[in-house]
Amino acid sequence: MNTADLFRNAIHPERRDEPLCDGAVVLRGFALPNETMLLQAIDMVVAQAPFRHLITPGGFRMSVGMSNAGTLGWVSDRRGYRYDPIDPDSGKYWPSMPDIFLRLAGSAAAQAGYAGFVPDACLINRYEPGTRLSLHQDRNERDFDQPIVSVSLGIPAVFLFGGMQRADPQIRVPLGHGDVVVWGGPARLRYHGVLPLKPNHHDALGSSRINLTFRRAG
Ligand code: MD3
Ligand code: FE
Repeated sequence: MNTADLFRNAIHPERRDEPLCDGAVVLRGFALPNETMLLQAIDMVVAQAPFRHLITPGGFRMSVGMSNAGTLGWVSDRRGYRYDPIDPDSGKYWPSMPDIFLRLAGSAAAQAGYAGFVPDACLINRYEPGTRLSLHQDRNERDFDQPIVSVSLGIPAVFLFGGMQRADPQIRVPLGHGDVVVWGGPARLRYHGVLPLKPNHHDALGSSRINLTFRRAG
């Protein structure tokens, strides 16, 4: 371990790096030092672009509430999934990416070996008990060589991490408040999802889980 890691671990003993597979690593507690600023920035974004339940191309209402920050936002409707610079609910650009979002995503990616990550899209997912995200691949982005950084806040969730085929076996990864996961390289197109959340309480976020997903979409 190098000197920087020694000091970081002395200051934040809850910090640990856990490789999941080739290309994916869990950075336990990585977001904790920025918790207050992150929660304030989320409030700023969702005041301008409130959480909404998008409709899938198949006509189902997603149980996850969604918003976006950045020059591109992920949206779904009967026409399909896509990235759009405009929030369809307001007709305005999505709120700009808060600086703390950019810095956290960049430093997490660098820690995982992806230097120079500059996301242009942050999808903000809000889960309540019972909310789930069914197994899918993230393939609406232009360049699959760019990693994805996800930040978990609030009540815990169990993340399902599968293989390159929908039917491949999955591992279950518990994710809690402050955990950051970086997915890149050979892990980038793996199937993944989130099991229905169990009722729980978090002091800062009540009965919710919020996940920030940072992508270079355009
Ligand atoms: C693994 N969100 O919005 S991001 C999503 O907890 C999404 O809200 C999850 O999956 C959530 O699309 C977690 C985790 C994630 C994102 C992209 C991946 C995992 C990934 C790409 C490849 C493999
Ligand atoms: Fe996904």
